[in-house]
Amino acid sequence: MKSIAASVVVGILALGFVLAPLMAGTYSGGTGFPDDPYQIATPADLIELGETPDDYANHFILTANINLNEQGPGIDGTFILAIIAPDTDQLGYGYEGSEFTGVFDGDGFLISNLTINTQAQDYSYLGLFGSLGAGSIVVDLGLENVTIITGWNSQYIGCLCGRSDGLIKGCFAQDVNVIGKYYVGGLCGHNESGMIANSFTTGLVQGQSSTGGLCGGNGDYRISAAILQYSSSTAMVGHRSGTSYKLGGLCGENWGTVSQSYATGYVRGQYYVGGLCGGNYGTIVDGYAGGRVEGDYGGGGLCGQNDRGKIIRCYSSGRISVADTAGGLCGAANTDGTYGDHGVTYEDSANFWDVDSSGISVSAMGAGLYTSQMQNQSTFTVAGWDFVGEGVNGTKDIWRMCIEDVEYPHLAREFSRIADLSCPDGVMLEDLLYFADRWQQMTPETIGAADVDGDGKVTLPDFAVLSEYWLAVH
Ligand SMILES: [Ca+2]
Ligand SMILES: [Ca+2]
Ligand SMILES: [Ca+2]
Repeated sequence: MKSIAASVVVGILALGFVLAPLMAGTYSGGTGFPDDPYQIATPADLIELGETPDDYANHFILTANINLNEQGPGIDGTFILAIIAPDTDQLGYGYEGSEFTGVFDGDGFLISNLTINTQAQDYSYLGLFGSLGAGSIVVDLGLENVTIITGWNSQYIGCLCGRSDGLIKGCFAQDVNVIGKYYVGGLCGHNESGMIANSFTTGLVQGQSSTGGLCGGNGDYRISAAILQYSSSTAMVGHRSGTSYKLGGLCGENWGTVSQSYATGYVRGQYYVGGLCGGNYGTIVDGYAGGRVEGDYGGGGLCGQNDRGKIIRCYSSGRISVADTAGGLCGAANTDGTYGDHGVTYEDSANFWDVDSSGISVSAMGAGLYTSQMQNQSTFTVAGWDFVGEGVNGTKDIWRMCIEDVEYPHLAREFSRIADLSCPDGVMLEDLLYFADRWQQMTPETIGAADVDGDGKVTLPDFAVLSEYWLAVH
């Protein structure tokens, strides 16, 4: 016969089982720990995560593709705010919600057909995540067909996140259609102090200021720690009516570091319009832009305005149609000292633009060259650029040009993710030899282009991709 005490204990335990699910989500399985992440397999799981801020520091993994078509609470099943970590007070521009600080592993799965429509309300911090806090990690996540329609004063708008202090790696947003006012990006509105790596966007991004194909802003005037690397955008970037400024193919404004990244989208705005960045106040190193640039004042193939920032080993080739203060590489430049106290000083090193394709022979920065020179590797190796196939400028092998007189330099990383590690184009014996030379290397100086998956070392997962693409032609 059970004692009363034992019955009470059993009762409390039973009550605990009933109450526990109210505090933490259940999802499609998992416990939320690193070795057993919560499993997100359905739209309901994703919405449950959003409605459970107590779980925002936990680990999650996608276990299926998720279609968000007609899954939201708004008209036509659209969403009205960010699904996860939305802002909770829509008055003013500050963020009052609970940031996501956990880990979200997309595991290669796709989230498709997310539509956020504020119904003309000035809601801000919109995207899958409203705000990614310090320590958060989002990896290997694909977003497809994302639409964000906002009010006139909405800001911090991006398909993946409104703003971020976390790490975003191996993510993409394709076929996006995003519109907002300030800090508007195809992937993230404002990468304030975080890192975005190995990510890309396609589609259309429109904003009034600090608007870019991938991110609206990278860093800000106080912070130069933000990093954007190994990333790209082909998205078109346009401006809304009203005075617009700082629009770029990749990034509206950069205060941090942009490295080994490129943009090829058409960019149109008014003030400070650039193929890669609208305004640069930080560092851009080893990058290029190829998109057409149109604006009224301060436009350039790479950046509209460089105010006391550094630009190192970059080039641009897009057509420039800018009424005033136009430049092949950069429209306007301020070379004088540092901007505030964020510590970056002006530098213009080994940069070029194509005077033929741009249609312009002046620039505030860089050196103008004919197309024939721009499509000749020696032009760049003489200037110190580190190419695949030469060792004089190093073995990081950041750049590559396989067919002279036909192509401009490309970033070796554009090809390494499909295992085409060295010239000639296509995956063949030369690539296998290049890979074997770097087997189990672990530093940027020695891995060259052989780190296919971008984890910083040359190991079996890289070889698996080489096998997958063996004999592929592109
Ligand atoms: Ca080299
Ligand atoms: Ca090859
Ligand atoms: Ca690797």
